[in-house]
Amino acid sequence: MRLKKIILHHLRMPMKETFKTAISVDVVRETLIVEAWEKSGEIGWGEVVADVAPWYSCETVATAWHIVKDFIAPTLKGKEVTPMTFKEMVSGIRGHRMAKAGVEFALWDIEGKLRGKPLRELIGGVKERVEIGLSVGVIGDEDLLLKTVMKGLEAGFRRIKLKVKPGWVIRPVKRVRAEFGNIPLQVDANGSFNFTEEHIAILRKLDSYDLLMIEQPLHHEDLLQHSKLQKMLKTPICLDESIRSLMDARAAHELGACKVINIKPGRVGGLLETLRIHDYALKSGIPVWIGGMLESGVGRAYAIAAATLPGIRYPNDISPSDRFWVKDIVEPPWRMMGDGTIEAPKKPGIGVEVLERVLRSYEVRSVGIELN
Ligand code: OSB
Ligand code: MG
Repeated sequence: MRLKKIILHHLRMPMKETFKTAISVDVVRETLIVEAWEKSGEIGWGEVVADVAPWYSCETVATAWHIVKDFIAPTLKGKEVTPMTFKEMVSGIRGHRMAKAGVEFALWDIEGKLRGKPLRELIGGVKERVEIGLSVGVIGDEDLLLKTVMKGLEAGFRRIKLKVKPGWVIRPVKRVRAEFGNIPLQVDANGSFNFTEEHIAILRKLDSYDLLMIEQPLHHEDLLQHSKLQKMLKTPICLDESIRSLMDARAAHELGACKVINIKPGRVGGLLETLRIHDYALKSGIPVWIGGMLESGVGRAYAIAAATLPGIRYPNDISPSDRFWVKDIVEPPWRMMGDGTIEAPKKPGIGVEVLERVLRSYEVRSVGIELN
């Protein structure tokens, strides 16, 4: 295919509920939507999963705007590209994986629409519906926490993940276990613990609560200390922020830094790298699952497609549209069934329509980049 234009839409979407982690608070989600026009007139949609601030990742909406406009788009000018060749074409641009993924996603959408195939089929997904877990923010109020978990379980979510940080970890886990018994439960620290005696003692305590996994306990750049910590714990460590590529996944596995990997297609640069990490994990016996970044309905399409892959062994953080959005930008919105699953669409490409009027209602700024 050949692109004739890319339009970037910077959106500001008010959230129905505030989402707090060890490192960030989101009340309004700013996001960058990529609209790519193929020469045939086919349109593909992508989303850059970076946030407005560099708390989770060093990338932001503004850095992605700059990188797509000034470096990624010019690289594609007048050239043939496919979702499989894109990564190599932009390999001269170091890092900026979220920005790259936003454009790569749109190429997959176009590819699917041109070939009449849903994303799931393009990437070799095998599941028709994907299992969903609930990610509960650092709420800080134990009663509210129990109420939130109860509502989540009633809605059908297949597991509960508690966001934790030093000072909010043992009590919430203890209360949830006491109240709800042996439910599938895990925690995510977003790198907020240090490899100190004090923090190691807390993490060792967690080890007795039969958690599915402890996600990203230590600094995102520290595979070595994760490997030391994993030897001290029987609970599997799952890495999120630390895994940016297949190379990271391989290093983490060979060092024994984790036993589970959370793949976010946006974080690792797109669906091609997602497939590479997934295939490596499957071969190496490492269970994987798909994480979320509070994406709009466009970004969720790619997470859902990835979650249909055969190596996915745990419920995924893919919130249905009505969790965070009064009105999502896609139709139909992503709905979770009472059994805690979302169905992967059968229509070509992302399989949902982008509601341009709704998209414009959230738009802060946009720019068109001609590629003729
Ligand atoms: O670490 O998994 C994370 C959201 C923003 C940043 C980091 C994380 C998350 C989530 C979101 O857990 C879950 C979702 O998008 O539904
Ligand atoms: Mg995480």
